[in-house]
Amino acid sequence: MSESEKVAASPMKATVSRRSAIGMMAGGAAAGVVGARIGQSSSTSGNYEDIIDARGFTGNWAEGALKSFVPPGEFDPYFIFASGGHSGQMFVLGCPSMRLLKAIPVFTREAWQGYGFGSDQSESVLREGFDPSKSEPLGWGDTHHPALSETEGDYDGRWLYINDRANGRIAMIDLADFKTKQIIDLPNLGTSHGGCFVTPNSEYVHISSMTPSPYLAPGGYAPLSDYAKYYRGASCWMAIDQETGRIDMDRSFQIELPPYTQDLADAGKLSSFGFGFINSYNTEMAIGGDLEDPKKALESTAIANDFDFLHVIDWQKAEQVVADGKTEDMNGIRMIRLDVAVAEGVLHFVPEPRNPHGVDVNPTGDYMVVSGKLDPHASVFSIEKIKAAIAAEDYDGTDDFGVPILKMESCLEALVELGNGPLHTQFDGDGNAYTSLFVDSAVAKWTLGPKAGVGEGKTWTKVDHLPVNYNIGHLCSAEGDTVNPDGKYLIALNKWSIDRFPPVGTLHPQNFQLIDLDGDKMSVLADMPIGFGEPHYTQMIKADKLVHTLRVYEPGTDPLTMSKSRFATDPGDARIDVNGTNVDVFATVMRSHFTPDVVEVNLGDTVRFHLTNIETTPDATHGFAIPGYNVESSIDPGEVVSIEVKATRPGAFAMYCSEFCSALHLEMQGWFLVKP
Ligand code: K7E
Ligand code: CUA
Repeated sequence: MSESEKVAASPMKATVSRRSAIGMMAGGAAAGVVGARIGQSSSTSGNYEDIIDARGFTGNWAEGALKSFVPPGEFDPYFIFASGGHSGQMFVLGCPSMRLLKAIPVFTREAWQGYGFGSDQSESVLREGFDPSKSEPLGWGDTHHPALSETEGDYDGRWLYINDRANGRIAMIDLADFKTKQIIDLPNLGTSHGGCFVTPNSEYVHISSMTPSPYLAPGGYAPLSDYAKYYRGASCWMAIDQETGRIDMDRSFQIELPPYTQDLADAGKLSSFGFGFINSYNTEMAIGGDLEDPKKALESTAIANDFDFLHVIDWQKAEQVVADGKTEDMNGIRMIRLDVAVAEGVLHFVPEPRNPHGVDVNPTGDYMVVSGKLDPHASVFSIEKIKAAIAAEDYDGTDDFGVPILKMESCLEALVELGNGPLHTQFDGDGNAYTSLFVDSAVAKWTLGPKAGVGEGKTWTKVDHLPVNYNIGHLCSAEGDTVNPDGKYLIALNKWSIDRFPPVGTLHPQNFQLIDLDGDKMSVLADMPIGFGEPHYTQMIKADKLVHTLRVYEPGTDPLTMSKSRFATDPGDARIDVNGTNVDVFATVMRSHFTPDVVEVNLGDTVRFHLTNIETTPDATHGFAIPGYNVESSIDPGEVVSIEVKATRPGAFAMYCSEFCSALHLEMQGWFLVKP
């Protein structure tokens, strides 16, 4: 262990640690970027010890600052894509600086980007993204698990998918412009949790139900007394269009699952390519009802069994079953019914310690790590053993729905004692696993087995324990879900922050903690309060993989189709076409003018503004807002935005550019006149 690592492990040794931090600056790091930057500044005193003293830092915090610092104007080597929980958004941060780069609205309106405030493009994404039979347009979602697209098991920087845990939906975000392009409200899913994950070549993005729905019941309703008869889960394999990243419903399918609560899921890779894994709990099929009998409260009746079932799905077999036409249409999607899934060997169960949360496949695809939140162990299953058990029909009977249960001992590779409340596991490239311990508020580092490259005598052993602040849920290592993780950094997604930040009212921020994985001992480098959502999960991708990301659009682009908009207006072609009560305004937008800047219509007209930003300069974005009409849009360079306005209120409305774009930004305004 190096001097600085010892220091990081022991916050008490301030004197020693300060010296080590200075040593680091004078030595290794000083030769690198940080030192060079400090050297470049003409105003530095160079007296780091005084600065550290004056600011009251211990050495390990000085070291944390140096290790996470990214100089002004320089870029982070990693992007973090974080879900935003019930804010319905996603967030993009840089790592290791933990600077917030962007919010991406997904299921919720967002005014800065004009998402859901009048533009055709975002309105149509939101509008098509919910089942019209739902009584209200859905105004929010609960983003949980982001999934970056992959090629050969590695993130490829093309697309991003995210599930809506609340409403059983899935969204696609294009990493060309970081905008949401598609939302699908999945038939037969009330809620979702298992997913998203993508298969290793982005063949499918998977999402599965959480609480089962009565989709088998006539009319879609059945009382809870008919739970076992009519309620079912579903595992959805949504085919990805390889050109656009969009989900192609016609090539997608679902697999009927028993009415258990299906929890997290992960894709097989390499050794386990072709498989998907879903955890479950409440195989007791408890339905609650505490008024009738307090003992029926779900949280006690749903933990009665010692074991729940890891669902093992062979999606390549399922693909064949679908190709053979052995499906039924179930509310608009092809479904492999449960009896067919069993008969065709698509679905098997493996008993797992009760009420688990995460199932995570290691980078080589050999091991499935299941963490039972009520069990201090990680249960590690082996794909080799699972495949052998399936081939040998090594069953322990079936469940109530006829699904064959493989013998647990035939599939289990190891039990590793980690601590209290293990939830989720991530990996590095050296055969180590990192598991969040919710109850202990800690991260456990442990070694995997020989198939992950770990040598004899070192396998299946807990090697480090790092307290975090507080109540960690997910964690995320650099490129952690790929076949080739970087390790390097780990983000602890802490649910509570309690005393880590000054009081900002009664709702406290969540806390991302940046953890250094270099060296034998983990150490916390920095805190990042997340005061705008509850990120459940994140993925971290090398920034240089985002090769498809644009700085400006090609002139005249409709962001929804990423092709030339039929409403694109060239400079000099701006006009107003009136056709009865339909008014089409073909406008060009550039610093610091809307052409035309006066639009006069009659009360009751339908007015369509087609706004083309004819700028080619990066960042020369304009806004378009009509006060009193709830219209707000962001028109990026090269972009065409169409907005339909029903002229239902007479008056003179001072439309304006809402983005401070130039010295004459305040002059970038005009009139929307609605004559009575
Ligand atoms: Cu992935 Cu928060 Cu949806 Cu665990 S869940 S913490
Ligand atoms: Cu354009 Cu302000």
